[in-house]
Amino acid sequence: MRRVVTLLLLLFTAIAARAQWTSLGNMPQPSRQGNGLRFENGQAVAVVTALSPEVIRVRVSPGREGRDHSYAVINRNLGDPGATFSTGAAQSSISTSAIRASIQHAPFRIAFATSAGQSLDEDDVQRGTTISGTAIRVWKRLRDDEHVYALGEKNGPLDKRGWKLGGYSLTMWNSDTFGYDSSTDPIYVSVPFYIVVRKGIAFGIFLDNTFRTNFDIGHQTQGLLSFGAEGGGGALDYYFIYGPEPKKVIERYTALTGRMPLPPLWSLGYHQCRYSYFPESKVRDIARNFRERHIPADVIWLDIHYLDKYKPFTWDRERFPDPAKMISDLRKDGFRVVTIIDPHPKKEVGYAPYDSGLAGDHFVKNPDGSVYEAPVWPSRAEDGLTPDWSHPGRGYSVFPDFSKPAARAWWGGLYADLLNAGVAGIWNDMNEPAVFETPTGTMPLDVRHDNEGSPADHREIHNVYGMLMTRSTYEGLLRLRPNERPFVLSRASFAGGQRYAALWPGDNVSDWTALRQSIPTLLGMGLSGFSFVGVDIGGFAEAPSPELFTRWIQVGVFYPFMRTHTTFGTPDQEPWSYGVEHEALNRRAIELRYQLLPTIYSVMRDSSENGVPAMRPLMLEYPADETTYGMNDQFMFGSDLLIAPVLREAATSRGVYLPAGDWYDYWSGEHYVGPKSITIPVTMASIPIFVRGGAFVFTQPVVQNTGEMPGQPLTVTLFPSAASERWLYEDAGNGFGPSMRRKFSARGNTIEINAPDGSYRPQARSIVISVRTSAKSVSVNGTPLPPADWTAKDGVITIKMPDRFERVQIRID
Ligand code: MIG
Repeated sequence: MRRVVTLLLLLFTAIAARAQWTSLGNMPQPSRQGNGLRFENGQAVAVVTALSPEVIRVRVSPGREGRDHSYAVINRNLGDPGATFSTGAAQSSISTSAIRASIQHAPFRIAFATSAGQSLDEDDVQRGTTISGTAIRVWKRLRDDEHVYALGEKNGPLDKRGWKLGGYSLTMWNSDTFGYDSSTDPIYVSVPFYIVVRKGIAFGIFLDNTFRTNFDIGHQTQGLLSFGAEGGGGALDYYFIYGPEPKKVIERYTALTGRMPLPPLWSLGYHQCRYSYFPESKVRDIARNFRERHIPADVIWLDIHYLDKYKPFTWDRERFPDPAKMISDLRKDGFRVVTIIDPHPKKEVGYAPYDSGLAGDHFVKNPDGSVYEAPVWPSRAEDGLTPDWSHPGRGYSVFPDFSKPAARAWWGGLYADLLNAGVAGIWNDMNEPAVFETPTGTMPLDVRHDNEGSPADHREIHNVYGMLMTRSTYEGLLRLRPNERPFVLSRASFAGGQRYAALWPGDNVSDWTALRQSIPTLLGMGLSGFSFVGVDIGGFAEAPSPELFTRWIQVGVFYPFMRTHTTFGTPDQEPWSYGVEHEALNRRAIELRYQLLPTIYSVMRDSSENGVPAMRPLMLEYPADETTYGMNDQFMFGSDLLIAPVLREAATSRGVYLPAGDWYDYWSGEHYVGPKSITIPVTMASIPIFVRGGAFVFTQPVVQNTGEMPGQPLTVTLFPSAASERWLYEDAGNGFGPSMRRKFSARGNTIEINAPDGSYRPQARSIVISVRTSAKSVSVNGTPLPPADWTAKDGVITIKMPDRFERVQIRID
């Protein structure tokens, strides 16, 4: 035993020496500060504060405390923490009704436990918090049975422990990573937040630090999880968030950092994009094909070739002579248009965004105070259609300083012309920020930013640059069009960015690995607060086979954001580009998306209220079931649909795990009782979906775009279980007007639809109730239904009646 300890000590000393970490050292007895305790020695100030019964903030500032400012956290008033404090010579503690933080003073160590005394998270006894120059890092114990999730937009598996115990070391530094693969890290988005689940009990940790940070999940040292800012500065400012359910951790994390606003209904339809559709005749041709072929779609996207010489807020008038006319014609046909806007106006006198930005002092600066300039897309305008990287770019760009509130307001206003032309939403790309012709791919670390009044260099602003751009866009759109919900898609973002934009994980590759990777990546983003996400369907770089494209669009039905996209010069990547057989399969997949929209909209609405993602790992619904902890190839949409997509080439079957309870095959109605692993046969047409017993699934007939939804019958399908209760949310699909929520419940042979909450009423329509059962008679509100008003076929009872938006009780005997 002595030998082991000595060995461990030696090992630790060796690692510590290499990193030159010095321990935070001893703290004297703390003083009370509000709902917290304040520790101070010559080296650092540490404040531990209870924000609610389940949330405790730890803020360790090397040297003196800096400004308490956050781009991510918008709300620290989470409710009365009801905390009690005890302070002794060696140890202090903060206790709430749910948890207790115990702080050992010398050396300084923190441990979190439940109020019942079950340990949750503990500083490593040896290291605790350490400092090395401007880097600060905390080392925490990582148990073998702890599983680690979230951390934003990441490659690799859902559980960041990996498949073995030597887990991942992940970095937060927004990076433009064209054609990345499953091992690339970091990519475009940084969310320094993770969730630990152990035997069904969950807590989360959010490190509120915008500098380059790193999270080492037992990779460097098995049994230790460490995180901190790699250098540059900032405090070790983190929030410990208790569940115990993992859903509660996300709910509380998004109470701090905000939630996705409910997207406009049209943005939940199918999006068709490519780099780039031009000229106008091509755009019209794409739209016409969708309608003629009866493939539903809501949105066509314009990538950088619509711009005049790649200059933001312009139009290439040769390719698009009359954008307003084109957009209004498309609109009559049920299409909306989204246009790309990058954060790099060209440096060109006479070009309005440059002139007005310069006049307003809105651009990022060099250390000497001059405006920072660098080549990005506008520098490639003279190359013709394909960039010619053999020569340096001509014509540099300047970059709005989105960390300056006045610059955000100015940029947000620049969208006016696009909106006046009828553009429905905005796509913010290149906002890591990406810069050409430099090895780092981004700005020099010493460029200057306003940082909301406390000037800082790029080290501190880099990771929030994209998020603050989307904030500028979102707020600009809302100001310009106050009665519509802004739709913004972004490539880069940071914790809290869910308040402003949907995300897509950039330039993936058209291969099967990338299709499979999309699931854990999007699930991780959902766990990190970003509910409105989807990868490029079909893959961006290279070209998918017909089979891969079809499989991808089948998975894409359940991406909250469903968009096909591909890069410049690749073959056509539209649903009809792969021959008639695949066209039929692709149509069927998109039709399913539109049929499910009433359910999808309700799930997104819930997500906007509680932060729980729409596309979610099984673990989130079944946290006590350890079989779900590492599932990367099946997921849930909402709480009721289990999706087990086909992710392998030439597959003829796939395995599916069904957790405890009743399950139904969505298509055949076959009933299963979990926990159970099954193998199902699949064909090219298969989109395996299993419905949780007790669910009401809300569907509608196929429509060609969301504008056709009003007046369509609503189908409510009950998948029976002992008892059930579900809610349906509806509103006008855009704007901020009234809404309606209705409770559907079932018990025994009675189904009840409650009177609606809220004053919104959809257009007159019928409601179709469908239940997998048999019956001799059906009565509605006590009156027997004439046999003509209901049918029984293949074990399914179907009742059709006008939807009166009143309380209805149905008995099936
Ligand atoms: O330097 O706008 O990820 O979706 O099509 C490439 C052109 C810039 C990168 C985006 C991609 C987009 C492309 N953009």
